Amino acid sequence: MENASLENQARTRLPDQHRPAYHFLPEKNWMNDPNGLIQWKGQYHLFYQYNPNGPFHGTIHWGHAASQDLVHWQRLPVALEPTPGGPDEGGIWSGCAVDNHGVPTLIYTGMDPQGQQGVCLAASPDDLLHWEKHPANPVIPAPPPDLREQAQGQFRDPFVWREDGRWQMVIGSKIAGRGGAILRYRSDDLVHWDYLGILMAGDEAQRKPFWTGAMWECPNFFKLDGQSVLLFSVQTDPGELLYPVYYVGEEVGSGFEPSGSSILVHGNSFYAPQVMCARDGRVLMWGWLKESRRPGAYRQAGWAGVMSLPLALSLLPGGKMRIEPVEELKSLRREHWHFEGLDLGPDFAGLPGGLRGDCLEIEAVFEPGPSAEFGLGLLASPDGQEQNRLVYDCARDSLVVERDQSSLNPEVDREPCQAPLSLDADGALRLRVFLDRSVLEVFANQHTCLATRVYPTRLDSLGLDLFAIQGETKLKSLDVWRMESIWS
Ligand code: DQQ
Repeated sequence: MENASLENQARTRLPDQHRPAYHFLPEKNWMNDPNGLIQWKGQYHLFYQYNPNGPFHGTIHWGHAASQDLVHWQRLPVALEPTPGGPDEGGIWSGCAVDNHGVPTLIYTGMDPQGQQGVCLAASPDDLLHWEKHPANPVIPAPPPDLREQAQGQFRDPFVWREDGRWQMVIGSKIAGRGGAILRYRSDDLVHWDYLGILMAGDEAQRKPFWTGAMWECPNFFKLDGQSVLLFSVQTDPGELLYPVYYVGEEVGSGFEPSGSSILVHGNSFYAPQVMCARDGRVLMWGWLKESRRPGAYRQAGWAGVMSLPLALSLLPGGKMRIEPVEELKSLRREHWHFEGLDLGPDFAGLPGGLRGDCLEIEAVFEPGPSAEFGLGLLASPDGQEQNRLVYDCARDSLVVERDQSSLNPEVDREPCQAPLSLDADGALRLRVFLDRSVLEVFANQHTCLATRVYPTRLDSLGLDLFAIQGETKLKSLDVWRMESIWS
């Protein structure tokens, strides 16, 4: 145990205290969904929704970055831009990438000037830097005729994979008055597509176990440990972005029979994730971490939106999704602090040593007693005026990020973010927390994730501590690492 301050090491001299240091984001302007994840010639390629004209959603292009290690990224020139007079003049919205018999090919949503959404293709000669749009674009101009009226123009975010020697696609849509819908298509050449039917449709009136809104976007349909998983993001009418959800089940013919489901990431920030099946067999996923400050604040900052950490997915016995930050991120760990065997009860006076920092990874194992309530304080000013509290409440089976004191700025979202969470079978709570300035990603007991954004105003809001609210909890171990920036 060291009597240490992370403060000097933790803050590089960036003028912007909210800008993340080890999450990917463009140099400036707006970004949202991850798109077109693909491995090509030894590199991971990440495309993303990007507005080169400012920090607001508009004139959407595809930004592009590449990485050899999933951790450090090279920003590359914009990959796709709207073609004046073309079917994507209104924006290059979300989509995916495939290896079309040696030709890297992007399959994206073309938005025409009237807001009509269709499926478009672009291929690269080889380098993934130059892209040629297909002359037949849009290869699917609109939803199938029998759904056209009910889809109300909502038809986007194609996700394509190869199965049984043919191309398969799922795409997001809605059935007005009924709920969201995922449609399924098939093709031999990526250009001509047969509509196979609705893979799954929602019920807007149903609220339990969670609400699935009115429109489903950014679908992913993939195999995970022998099961089929359908994952998509839920939007309300008129257009509030809720959360990503997943269903685990069996593919039956061209249909899907789910047997379990859950919200993928809780909190109000993580949205529109996309997965890729990596060559080493891992299923990797990134999501967009939205801002929760006002547009005026991010316009002033000059940037909006961050990519989540790269996450690896697998299935736990019982069908829950295990979601873990990739191992490669451990290469960013620097100074390390370790504590063990502390009693968090009425006499607990806080961690010795005054730990401080805003770019941290934290691993903690707690053994709570009956009805215990306890937690971790983050980004706290020395007088406690600003602070975020990650609280676990055994009586309520609930993990919460309390943000009511997260910022002296009254204009940022300070609603609590909550996730239902029971303790592990052995009675332990295992937390992995990644704090990267305004980004907070929490992974609990390997399967419950919570992501949110926090915007302290004070430069000394850096304190990290543990606290007990009620009952007795044993801290089995706490490890804290300062995380290095990914940008040199
Ligand atoms: N964002 C894109 C859409 C997608 C939505 C537009 C989800 O293609 O449906 O930027 O964030």
